[in-house]
Amino acid sequence: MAKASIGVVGLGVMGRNLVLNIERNGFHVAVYNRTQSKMQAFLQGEAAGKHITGSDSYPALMAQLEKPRCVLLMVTAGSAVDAGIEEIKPFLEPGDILIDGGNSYFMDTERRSLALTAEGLHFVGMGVSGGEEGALWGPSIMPGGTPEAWQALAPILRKIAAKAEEDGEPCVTHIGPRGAGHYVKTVHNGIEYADMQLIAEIYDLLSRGAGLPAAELAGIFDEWNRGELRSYLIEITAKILRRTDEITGKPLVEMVLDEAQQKGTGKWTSQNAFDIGAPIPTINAAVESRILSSLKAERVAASRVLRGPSPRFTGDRAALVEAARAALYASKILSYAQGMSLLRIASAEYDYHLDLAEIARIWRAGCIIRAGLLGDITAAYRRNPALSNLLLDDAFRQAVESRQAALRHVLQTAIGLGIPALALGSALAYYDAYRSERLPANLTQAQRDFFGAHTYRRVDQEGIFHTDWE
Ligand code: NBP
Repeated sequence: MAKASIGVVGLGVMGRNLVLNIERNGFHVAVYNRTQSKMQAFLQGEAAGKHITGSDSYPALMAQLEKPRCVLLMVTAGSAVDAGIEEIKPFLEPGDILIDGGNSYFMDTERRSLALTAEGLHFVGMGVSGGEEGALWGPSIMPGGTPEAWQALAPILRKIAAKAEEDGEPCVTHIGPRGAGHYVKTVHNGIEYADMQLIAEIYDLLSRGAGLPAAELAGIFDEWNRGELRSYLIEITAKILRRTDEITGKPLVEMVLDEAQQKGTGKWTSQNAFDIGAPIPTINAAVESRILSSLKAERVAASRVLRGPSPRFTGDRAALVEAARAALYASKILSYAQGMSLLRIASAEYDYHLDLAEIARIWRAGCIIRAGLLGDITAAYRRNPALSNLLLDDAFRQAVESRQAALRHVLQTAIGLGIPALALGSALAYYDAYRSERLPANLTQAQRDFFGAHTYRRVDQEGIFHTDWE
């Protein structure tokens, strides 16, 4: 029997769907799962009649694979990846390729990559976005590792990746060395948090503030999805708003408990941005908004004692809806400017050599943040690969400039009504700070020098100064 092109270890929902995707694209896949009964159920169910063969041990899995052998680990991130690597390693030979396709922390991937490279193995930390549907029908794939490993894997990855509507190109590229793939996947998720929070704040303003019912909002989001805001997250928001609860007959979204959970990739993005000194206030605001939402019991108690303005809008609703659309687009650009700048700073910090045009290109389809905007971001970085900030690209500068009045109006309205808008507010503040030749950091420096003799520099001459301020 012909050998398999790839082995997959871990037949959870992601592993199973990736196996089916790889096989559908013409490759023979060998599989292994720690709990063998789950593998048997898969082989006799969804995998029946397909070029998918099971293995009852790691040696049996290896014996089925073409050389160099490619093994994809799709296990829970964390200790399961280390355990899996230790169990598989004795059966690998120099030149073989081990891939971790889970949501691993990029520093773990750096560590594993160095250790396995020292043993002559290729280790590929590979971000996969798109959830279970994406895994089955075409995810956006972010593989790190050596160029040799990429050359070996590219024929499979290009086939199984999502294809962009615009040009049919597969949404996969070699991201960079070591942990680069998992790093970029982490930032993708941070940007996803920000996208979701910006949409949530606009929903809150239009629903709680302007009193628009969910069904009407669904129509508005549908319409927005046909214009510049076209994206997966806007599309699913319309579908969510339209769904009725079978128990109460109310919009189902209103019956969902308002406590946002998180698995940690947004937090990793913020933590890393603090570590490397990259300002990403809108992603941070999105992480913080989820944390604030989780304090439900405290919020309920506080809502009974802390007073604010009445959240009832009395102005022109249609004008507010139009301003909200423009504000959402402007704040989305401002959020992407932060995320892409974070990637640029991280690329230098970790020697990742990231190609920002390529990264935006592979986010155009398959992943959760897929959006029309990503094609424009790709074009901006192709025009100028050394672009220090997306806002300095002429097209994006004009896009924000022409919508900033709307963003300011939306924020003024939200503030007037007492509706929190952490992410929208942070996006505008980022814009105002980034375009400020002078910020009040002069006072901060003076204070630091006052209480801690931390010294300061002057605007008019070189040198380090200290003043006895009293
Ligand atoms: P599941 O929780 O569905 O499956 C986990 C798999 O890991 C099972 O096959 C399990 O085997 C196996 N496993 C574990 Br746990 N410990 C193992 C070990 N020590 N040795 C061998 N196998 C082990 O995970 P999933 O939802 O498919 O996710 C897999 C990865 O993909 C995660 O890192 C996740 O964060 C990432 N991811 C998930 C999504 C999504 O939408 N779900 C999207 C993108 C990325 P068993 O059957 O014996 O327990």
